Amino acid sequence: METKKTFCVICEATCGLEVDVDNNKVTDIRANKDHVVSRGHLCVKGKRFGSIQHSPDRVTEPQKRVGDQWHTISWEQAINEIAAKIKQLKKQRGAQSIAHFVGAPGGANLVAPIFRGSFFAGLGSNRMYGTGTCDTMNKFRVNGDMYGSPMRLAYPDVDHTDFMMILGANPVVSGTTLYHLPKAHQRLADIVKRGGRMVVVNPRKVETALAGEHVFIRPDTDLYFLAAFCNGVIQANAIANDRVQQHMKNFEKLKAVVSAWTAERQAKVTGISVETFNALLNAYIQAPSAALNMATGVNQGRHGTLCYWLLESIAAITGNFDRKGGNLIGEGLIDFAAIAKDDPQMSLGYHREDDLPTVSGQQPAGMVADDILDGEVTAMIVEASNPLLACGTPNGRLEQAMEKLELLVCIDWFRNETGNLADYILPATTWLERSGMPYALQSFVACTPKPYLYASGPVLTPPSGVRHEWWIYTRLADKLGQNIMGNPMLSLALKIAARLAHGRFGKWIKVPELLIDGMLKQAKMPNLKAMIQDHPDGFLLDENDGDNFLGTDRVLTDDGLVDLAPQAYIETFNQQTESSYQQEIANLGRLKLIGKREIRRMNSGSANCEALVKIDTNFAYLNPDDAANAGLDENDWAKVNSDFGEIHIPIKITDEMMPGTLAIPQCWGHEKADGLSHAKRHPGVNSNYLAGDGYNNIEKLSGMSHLTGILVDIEKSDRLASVS
Ligand SMILES: Nc1nc2c(c(=O)[nH]1)N[C@H]1C(S)=C(S)[C@@H](COP(=O)(O)OP(=O)(O)OC[C@H]3O[C@@H](n4cnc5c(=O)[nH]c(N)nc54)[C@H](O)[C@@H]3O)O[C@H]1N2
Ligand SMILES: Nc1nc2c(c(=O)[nH]1)N[C@H]1C(S)=C(S)[C@@H](COP(=O)(O)OP(=O)(O)OC[C@H]3O[C@@H](n4cnc5c(=O)[nH]c(N)nc54)[C@H](O)[C@@H]3O)O[C@H]1N2
Ligand code: SF4
Ligand SMILES: [Mo]
Repeated sequence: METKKTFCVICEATCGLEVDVDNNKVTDIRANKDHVVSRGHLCVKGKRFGSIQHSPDRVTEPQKRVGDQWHTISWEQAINEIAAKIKQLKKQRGAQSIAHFVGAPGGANLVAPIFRGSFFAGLGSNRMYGTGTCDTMNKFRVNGDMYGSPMRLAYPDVDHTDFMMILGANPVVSGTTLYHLPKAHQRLADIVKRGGRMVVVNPRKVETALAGEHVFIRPDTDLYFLAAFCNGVIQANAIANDRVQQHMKNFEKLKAVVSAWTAERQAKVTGISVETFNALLNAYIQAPSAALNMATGVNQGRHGTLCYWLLESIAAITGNFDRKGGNLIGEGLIDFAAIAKDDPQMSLGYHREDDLPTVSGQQPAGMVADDILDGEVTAMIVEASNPLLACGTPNGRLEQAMEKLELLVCIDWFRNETGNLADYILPATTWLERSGMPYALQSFVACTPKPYLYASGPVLTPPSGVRHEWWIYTRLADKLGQNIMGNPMLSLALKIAARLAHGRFGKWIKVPELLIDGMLKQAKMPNLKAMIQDHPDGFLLDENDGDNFLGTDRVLTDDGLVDLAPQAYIETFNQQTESSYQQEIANLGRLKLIGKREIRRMNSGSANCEALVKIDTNFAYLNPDDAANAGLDENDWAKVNSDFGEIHIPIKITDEMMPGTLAIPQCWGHEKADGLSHAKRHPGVNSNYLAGDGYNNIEKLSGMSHLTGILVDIEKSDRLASVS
């Protein structure tokens, strides 16, 4: 038995781990108490990952579907056939008809994205979809417009702030997104211990609220709250005038556009009383330092881009941006933001002939079904994703579309629901089988209150039939006769390496390790071997004290000024806000649907884990008043309808829920999961049948799918299945 140190990549908390390994099998996973940031933190998903790692359902050799039958085939056959089909479709339909779709774990993998991006660039297709437009593309859009690069991403300085307000996130369960905060509960509770305040604004009284205070907000009304908040700080003259004049532009436009929004007006739709609103506003203004944060619960609404713009603007004009204890821009080891600014793949583009944008190269996930049904997309490679459950799919429309693809390849550990429709499953390595570093955003862009460096080698040897993603893309490029990684010499070297990687010379082929070494060298840091040997618990880097962004060449806009009012936002705000506010008022009596992340589930990816999933189904959570209005009792099933679909689901009644709100944990619904035996026995219900897709259900500034705040009606269902 051997104990190895590594880190968990299941969520962005990237906790340090100690893994006991016996005969290439995980026998125990514990928290690494000495990890420089996570310091002994771990959740049940990390603890029990062994049961996913060693699941009997794991795909360990390439699979090909012929009719309803799955056959094990060799890698040679898989690569040959897939490359031949891609070649044929490229000739017949053009390279753009070959799309790819990347899920959340794709972003946790340091090396795969580089090869994936390069493979599709070589193919000539920039049709990249992903769950980025389900969680966060609005932020990248705003970063580009306000600070000059999508990767100029601010994070809340949790460990130093005196006041923190969190909208639409539940970091204690989710592990946060786009910044690094393991031990979230303790670090948020510490704000209160220091004499500060921590306020969670959320339609559900979430776990994170236990670390501080909680305020209910009606789903998808954050825009009116933030507009009034922005107006409030301006009216109170809580403005850092010097900073605004020297380092920002268009303050007057911002001031004008929010001027109609008052505590009273927002109260009508948000449910946040004038008194509570004013108390929050005053607390924010009076705090010596204050940090704001919003995440998926707001991003997935109808106005995610406008909300993030206002949130960042509030921080900027009050002097809380680029100030210790406020919202900071990390000084990364490599200036990814500067690189991204000049990368054509990262620049703002357009989806098709419509006005939907592609942000950071991502096509709107909500257009996949349309793009397939319109014949624009005929082939798709899905890497680390399960779009059938993750995306809005009115009454299952996405499944019907994906069935029409001429080629569907899933690179995954399992045959998930999307994989079930695929022509090929290509089995990939797990994070315990590869060398890695935590998400690029924390490792290199330093989106973290505690900057640190960590790197580790593989803990396990992969089964002989699985492959790293870099290998898969390089072999496909080789077969297609296209370059990988641009440079012809490097491309040739990589192709040779891939050809040899699983033969006699395999143990000498260390492509990911060389790449990680290259990144570390560029960052002037020790190489991977030295990191593993000398720094098994990672090491801390200099903390960010703020006052290092405004007025420096790190502001990447053309004139070096932060833009407080990008023209497209002013226009969209003026066009939409008043009419959507009127719609809110008209719909006040109706229920709105939100999602709910649970500690034992990671999207759909942990659904098949026997050690985690002990219940048969998800539930719809609602307030006692709403249950009574619909005539529902505990243990009843509800029929839930939206404009897009209908589901039947058992309910749970709880005053955690704001009246008028229904929460359903997303990414369930495994009744067709033939490749996931445990998930199939515990299927639950896919709430995204109730979400829309297509042009009208996409936020036009960022391509984000509208997945929260969906209007629904409920009544008692006649289904009375027994559930545990
Ligand atoms: N355990 C677990 N952890 C995860 C995941 C998981 O599935 N399970 N998924 C991972 C992924 S992919 C991501 S992107 C991150 C996301 O990380 P978070 O952004 O923290 O995601 P959630 O926990 O869903 O928190 C969103 C919150 O928004 C609230 N909300 C919903 N609608 C609104 C609204 O209109 N306004 C406001 N103010 N609040 C609203 C919801 O009640 C919910 O508490 O989590 C990651 N971590
Ligand atoms: N209603 C509603 N819908 C939502 C959300 C919501 O809040 N509400 N959240 C949205 C968000 S934020 C997201 S990110 C999506 C989540 O959707 P996805 O990003 O598609 O995540 P999963 O459903 O977990 O699917 C991940 C797949 O990747 C595989 N996998 C895991 N690690 C690796 C790896 O290293 N390599 C490879 N090749 N495969 C791997 C897993 O086996 C699994 O099959 O759902 C979105 N859908
Ligand atoms: S909190 Fe996230 S990173 Fe930490 S063990 Fe759990 S899933 Fe892994
Ligand atoms: Mo996500």
